[in-house]
Amino acid sequence: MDLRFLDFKIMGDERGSLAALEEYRNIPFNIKRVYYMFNTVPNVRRGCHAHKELNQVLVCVKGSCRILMDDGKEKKEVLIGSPAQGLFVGKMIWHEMYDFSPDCVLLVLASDYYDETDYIRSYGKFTEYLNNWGMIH
Ligand code: T46
Repeated sequence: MDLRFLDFKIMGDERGSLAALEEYRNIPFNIKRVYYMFNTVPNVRRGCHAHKELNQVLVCVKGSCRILMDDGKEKKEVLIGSPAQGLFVGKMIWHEMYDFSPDCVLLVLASDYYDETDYIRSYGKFTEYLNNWGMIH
């Protein structure tokens, strides 16, 4: 599994730093939703699901956290902690977020509106869906 990191240009001057995220420029999809998580309680695991169709980019705009990425064949763990970099989490990647620093603000850009029916929240269903996925796509 190739992890795809997106590098954002940081525009800065004596006042501080600024990064701009734009659909089809530095974000490889139509941005329909933006959400962010913060005040995450220590030692919790978030995510623990895959999406059937949704593509997302995760940006730690403050602090850091770890992400487990699993395509059903291979698992990779990454530490993200830079507002200048996004991690692309494509459809049908099982992902889990953990080890949130107390100040972590995790921003997510999503290619579609919130839709609970797009979630696969059981690992067994994920592998089952993956086995049939080749026939669907
Ligand atoms: C993902 C990872 C990276 C909404 O009502 N609208 C929304 O846009 C979202 C994202 C969530 N919700 C509700 C659904 C739940 O009642 O907020 C509650 C918490 O959501 P969830 O438990 O799915 O949160 P995480 O942190 O486990 O996962 C989230 C996203 O849901 C998910 O798509 O890929 O972050």
